[in-house]
Amino acid sequence: VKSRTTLGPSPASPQLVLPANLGDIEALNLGNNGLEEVPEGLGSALGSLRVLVLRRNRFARLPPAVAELGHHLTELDVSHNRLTALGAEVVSALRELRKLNLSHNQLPALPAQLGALAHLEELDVSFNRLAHLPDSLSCLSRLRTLDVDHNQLTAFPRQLLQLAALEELDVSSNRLRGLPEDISALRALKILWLSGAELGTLPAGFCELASLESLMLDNNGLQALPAQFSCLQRLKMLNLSSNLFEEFPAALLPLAGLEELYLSRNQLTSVPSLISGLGRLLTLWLDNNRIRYLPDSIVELTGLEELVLQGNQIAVLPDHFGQLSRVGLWKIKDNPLIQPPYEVCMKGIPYIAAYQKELAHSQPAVQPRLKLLLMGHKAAGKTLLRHCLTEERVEGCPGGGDKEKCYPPSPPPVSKGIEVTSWTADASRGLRFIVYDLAGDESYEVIQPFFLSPGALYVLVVNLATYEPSHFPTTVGSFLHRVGARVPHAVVCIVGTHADLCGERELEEKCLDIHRQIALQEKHDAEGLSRLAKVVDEALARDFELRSASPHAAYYGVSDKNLRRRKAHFQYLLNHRLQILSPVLPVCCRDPRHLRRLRDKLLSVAEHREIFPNLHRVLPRSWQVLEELHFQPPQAQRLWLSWWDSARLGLQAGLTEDRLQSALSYLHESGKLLYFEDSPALKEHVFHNLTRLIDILNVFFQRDPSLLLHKLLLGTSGEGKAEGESSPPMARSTPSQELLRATQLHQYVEGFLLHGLLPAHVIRLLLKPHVQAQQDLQLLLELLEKMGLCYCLNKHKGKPLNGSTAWYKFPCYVQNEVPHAEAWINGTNLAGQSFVAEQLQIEYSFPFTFPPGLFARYSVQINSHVVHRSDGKFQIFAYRGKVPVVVSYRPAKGVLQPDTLSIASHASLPNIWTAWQAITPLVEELNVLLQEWPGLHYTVHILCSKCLKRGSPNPHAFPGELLSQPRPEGVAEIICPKNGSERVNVALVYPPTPTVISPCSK
Ligand SMILES: Nc1nc2c(ncn2[C@@H]2O[C@H](COP(=O)(O)OP(=O)(O)OP(=O)(O)O)[C@@H](O)[C@H]2O)c(=O)[nH]1
Ligand SMILES: [Mg+2]
Repeated sequence: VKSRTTLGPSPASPQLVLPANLGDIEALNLGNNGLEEVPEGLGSALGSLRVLVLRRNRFARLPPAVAELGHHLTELDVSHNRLTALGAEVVSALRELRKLNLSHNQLPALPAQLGALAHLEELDVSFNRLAHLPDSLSCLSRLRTLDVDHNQLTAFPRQLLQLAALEELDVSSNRLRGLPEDISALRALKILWLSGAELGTLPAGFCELASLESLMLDNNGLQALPAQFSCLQRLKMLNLSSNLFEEFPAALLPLAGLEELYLSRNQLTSVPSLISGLGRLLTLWLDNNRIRYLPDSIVELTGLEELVLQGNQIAVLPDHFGQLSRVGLWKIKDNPLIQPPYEVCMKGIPYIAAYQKELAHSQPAVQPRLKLLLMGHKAAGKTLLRHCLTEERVEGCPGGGDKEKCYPPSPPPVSKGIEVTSWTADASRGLRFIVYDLAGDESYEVIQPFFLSPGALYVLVVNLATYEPSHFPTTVGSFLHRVGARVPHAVVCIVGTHADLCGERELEEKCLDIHRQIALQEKHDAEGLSRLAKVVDEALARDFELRSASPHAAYYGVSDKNLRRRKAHFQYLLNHRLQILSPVLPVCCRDPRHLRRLRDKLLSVAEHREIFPNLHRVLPRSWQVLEELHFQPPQAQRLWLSWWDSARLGLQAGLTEDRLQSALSYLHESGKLLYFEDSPALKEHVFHNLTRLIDILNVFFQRDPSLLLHKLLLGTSGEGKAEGESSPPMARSTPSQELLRATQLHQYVEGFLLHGLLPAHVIRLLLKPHVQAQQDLQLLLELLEKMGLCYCLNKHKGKPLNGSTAWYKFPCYVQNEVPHAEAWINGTNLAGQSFVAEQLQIEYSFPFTFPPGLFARYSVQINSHVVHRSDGKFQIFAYRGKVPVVVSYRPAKGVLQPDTLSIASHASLPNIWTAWQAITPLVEELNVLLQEWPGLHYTVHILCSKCLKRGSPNPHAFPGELLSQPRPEGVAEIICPKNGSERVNVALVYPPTPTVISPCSK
């Protein structure tokens, strides 16, 4: 059987062409053919037919030909059509029918004749418009499965109570508002779906459904379960998520056979210790409640495979948590964890086990430390503020005393870049701040995000003397966006410096203006997100079928699952706004009273248990000692330690080698040092000297030609042949040679600042004071690559360089606007191809803020995937194998055109999969980087290839969510609503295999 379809703006009605020997056919599938009719006489020709599938066509009524099959047809599937009524005669003719699927149609009612289908065992009428069911339905005495979900029923249909054979019933998404007491009549019922049915209570009779094995009651208004609920002894799966339970429903505790229990999104505050009685439990979801403690007995549920606790108020996990070693799905974020600390919990059960074992071994210790980040525009006053705050003398200064004496005697030197120092803010309580002074110059933008981490206190510094309302976006707004995107829910305190240079009135007005504009920005962002969330809600309210039928609609063709994920992400963004402490604190760095007030404010915020639970984190004493040992001389001065050096320190701290890993892993996660346990190149080293590492980063990101040249000249002076040097040595030389060398070095600096290029031996000169051996340099360069700051141009995956000089590229320095296209085209014959080629283009857009440094770091991350690359400031041309790819960044132009980052490729249509293969790994790589920005809102789109081919300035954008969905079966083309509903080959919108895209999986 073939169907011929004519495509175009007005498709002619499809026709069936039938083969000769129809009489032998037993099963016929005519699904996905766009049919509106079947030829008359078809029924009589199909004398042996038992199974007929007509799903996904355009039938508005049951074809009369179906009636002719009545005496032998046992299965009929007419789902996903446009049925508005079922012909009574056709229905009554289907006497032998056992299975009938009418789902996803537009039926307002079912004919009474349906009740006469005495053999019917399975009936699916879900996703229609049924407000009632016919009384005759009660006659279907053999019915085992009935789906009536997603209809418009307003009460539980009493006819169903007669269906004694019913084993599976789905009445979800109807406004039932209650259940009849005699629902107990459905004694055979094993699976019951009552999701989203507006139920407030369950009748006692419900508990007599003794055969029940699976029960879905999510998204209702339940506050309690009937006492007799424990009679449902066969229950294995119970979903009570999204209800109104304030107390854990005790009535389910005796259900010893329970394997899956979902209680997400309720208002539970505790979990009873009797939960350990649910000894068969495999899955336990308790996320998004208000649970403060877990009972110790929870660790007895040793069979657990899924344990989801995120979004609660849990501070301490019970001892022996490691017993839950089978747990594979573990979610704990968004809890005020202190024991184990957040960093340990996030790593998973084995790490928790190691921590708890260690705690039992050595004493617990509390170490009140807090990371404090000073951010703000260039010359805002961060560094002076830091000096004044942390200088001892300030503390000793008598209130209102002689100001001059309290001012640091020598002004701090010019910006040294990012600096980290330790400040004991309250010696009596041992409270120490680790202060990160993030230089404001934009050349540090690439590395700044590394320092924005959860659990830190952010101080945004504003120069009040130069502040004007029109400067708000650049001096305050953009910083808040950045922090919010990286660390949603971060705590920010705004400090205004240079108060001494402002009049009283001016000071007040400026602080007020900052305050007002923050509120405005926040309101604007929240409203924008709410609007976007509403679009998702509206899309979700429409049925998937409807959504896939209207190319103009938002989220055209996006699955419910993807939409729900999107919705959850918007909800997360809306619920995790920055915590901005008001009011703006004006300070004059010369005034000790101001400084004391600021210090007290910072201390009181830091000590607030609700805001900074991690300040009170409990650590095994051995871990704490290990940390301290790393920072003691002589090892403190070294740039890094080998794993063995660390192990020796571990032994001093009482940690045997096998216990060292967990300790180092914790110290890495909490930002005390760098230890990349997963990197083969780096895992033998512990980078404990963050101060010096930051100094090294500063060398590369200072962007000052004279400083760089100075460093190079300093590096060459007195240099003989360096050990292990692969390039020509810089030997002692005559003045003219020296001049030549200076010129050469000058060229290197120029090349670096223009193209981001540096050869390894010049990098070595730059880092002279920091690196001794060639091996040190190698390690540092590995580290820089790992951080995504540079890549090696001529080293390919472990292949040795054979003595030639290694060149490194720092993409953030590339200045040429466009890449050199010749290099890109070179190697492939593009002649004539561009006309037959189809364009693939995935576009990411960032309406609120574009992560600083993202393009440069992305440029490094894709390096292992591409060859023959050519980099421009905003664009990269390269090849994946033989397929060309282009990555482009377009900075925002006003509000209407946000920042975008796109990944494109092309191929002729039959080979379009090669283009997909070319861009998919790049898309995944970008998604990985974007996971570092959990508070960022961005959208992904697949641009229409037809529009691109036409050179349309504003190509249609299909939703990027389609990238993670399988191609719809049987659909060959989808509609681009631009320019008269053109059709686009489905292969140009859906990748061959769905990509693992996780924009909203937070
Ligand atoms: N009068 C006065 N001058 C200040 C105050 N705070 C800072 N300054 C001066 O402002 C200039 C810039 O201050 P810095 O502390 O270097 O600024 P910064 O924010 O660290 O700048 P970057 O490191 O470039 O981002 C210096 O000359 C400071 O002496 C203040 O409260 N009053
Ligand atoms: Mg500074």
